[in-house]
Amino acid sequence: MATSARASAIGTNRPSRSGLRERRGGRRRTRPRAFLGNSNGVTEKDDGGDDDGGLLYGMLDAARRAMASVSGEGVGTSNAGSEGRRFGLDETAAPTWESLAERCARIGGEEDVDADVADARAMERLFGTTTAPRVKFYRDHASWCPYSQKIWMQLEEKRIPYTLEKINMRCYGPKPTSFTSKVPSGALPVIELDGRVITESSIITQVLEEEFPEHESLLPYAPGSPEAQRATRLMRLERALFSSWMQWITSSWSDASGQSSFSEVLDEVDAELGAGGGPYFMGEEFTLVDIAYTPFLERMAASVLYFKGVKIEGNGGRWPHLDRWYAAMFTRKVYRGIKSDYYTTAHDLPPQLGGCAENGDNVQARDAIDGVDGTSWRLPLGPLDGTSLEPWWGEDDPKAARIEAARRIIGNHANVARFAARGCGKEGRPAYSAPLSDPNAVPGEEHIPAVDAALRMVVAALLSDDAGDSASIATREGSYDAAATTRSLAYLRDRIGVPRDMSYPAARQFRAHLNWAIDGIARAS
Ligand SMILES: N[C@@H](CCC(=O)N[C@@H](CS)C(=O)NCC(=O)O)C(=O)O
Repeated sequence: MATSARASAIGTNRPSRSGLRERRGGRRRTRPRAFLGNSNGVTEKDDGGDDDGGLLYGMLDAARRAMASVSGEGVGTSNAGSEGRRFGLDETAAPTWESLAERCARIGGEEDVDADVADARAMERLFGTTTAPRVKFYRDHASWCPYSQKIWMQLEEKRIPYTLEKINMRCYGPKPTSFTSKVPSGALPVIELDGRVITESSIITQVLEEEFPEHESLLPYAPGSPEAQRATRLMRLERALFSSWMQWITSSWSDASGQSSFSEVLDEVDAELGAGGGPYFMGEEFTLVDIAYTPFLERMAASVLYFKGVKIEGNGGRWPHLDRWYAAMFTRKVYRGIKSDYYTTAHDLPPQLGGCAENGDNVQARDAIDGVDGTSWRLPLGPLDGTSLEPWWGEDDPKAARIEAARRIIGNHANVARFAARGCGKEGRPAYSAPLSDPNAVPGEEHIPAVDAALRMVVAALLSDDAGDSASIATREGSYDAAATTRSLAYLRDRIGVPRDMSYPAARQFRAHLNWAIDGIARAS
């Protein structure tokens, strides 16, 4: 039984396990923050970074594995063979940002913003109101905190206007004193309601239901009614599921019994979903019970597959009512903008949990999720659907996904290039306990023009229906440092976070196009 290197590395510098353990227990008005940004991140600090380590953190092993896997595939994460080599790009392969922006607008038109879809970049949500919101919501930068996710979903589903402040989680550095002076524990989520600070997600949930009676109730059952009793029972079952998952996912001991205990509780959950008529926990109605389950069923699907090789979502057999639930959740516009992807989740959990344990049955799934299996982050990408390793319950539109990724980069290209150039710069001091969380990293300034050119090459490819052969796009004649550039593109690739930076289909396209450029530069130089 293998224990992940990541888990043991983290174990030596164990961050608070409280992260998930809970100590036992019309048009939208948005002020979007740009790709890779957070409230004090790239868009404001101009250091290409963010306190949560930029895109993803916890990627160290993934990056190492990617590096190790390069030899057979020519994956550019390796510098092997390209150290000291140079490359160039011609104007057609890497047009100016202005012409890429024009091309993007021509192909993709105006960004179609659906006011009902939650947006991880929005710093305020007014839902058509014009008065100052009563609620200020504090959640983590990267949308990792499951308890914050519940409150986020509740606010969005109820359409309660709010402003947002993003606070880093502890394993990525100290919290701002402006926050800890209000919330000494530093724990998220928090709301300020009419200026009153309220902590603890269960209390916040209740307060939001009570204080906004004009908004549709998400638990519309009379106390003591059979429905209310069922809701309470289901909430308890959620905690039992959580405990059995925690037991299994964080331990390399008694893997088989951990799996069977977890699977049995999941059987019970599936049976309850069936007994209620579905697709939601309380039947046809979406309620707070679904909100309670969502963050953890989402994290379970990703982590159990990644660390244990067991597919929950899209299993197709043992948990059919759960699949119906996942599919129904996907139809909710709010959730579409909030849902993470397996890669992000698999790497954000270990630092929060103090490590997750692999069981050896997971290697194939893990490598596919990490994009080091030679196909999953490689062009050409087949469409996503309900049978994909990571099921996509809607229609995948690869062109729209490519345009989304291109838009995000074009809109913040200078900061993205600078952030990526950390890959060929210097590690930051102090370092933080989450692998690859490196807010103090120093970008390799002298290579930023090369990274910028390579990014323009990537965006041009994203905006084209046929990316072509990247080795014939990058040229041997040129002054850019190939190894520094490919390291930077790989650094960026491994830190694209969903939903923080873009949707899963867009992230998948961007990762694969980055690999395409890495390969081309490595082969041409
Ligand atoms: N019981 C709390 C648990 C909240 C919690 O554990 N929050 C974690 C993040 S998921 C936290 O803020 N940990 C401190 C940190 O990592 O900064 C609630 O439901 O609100």
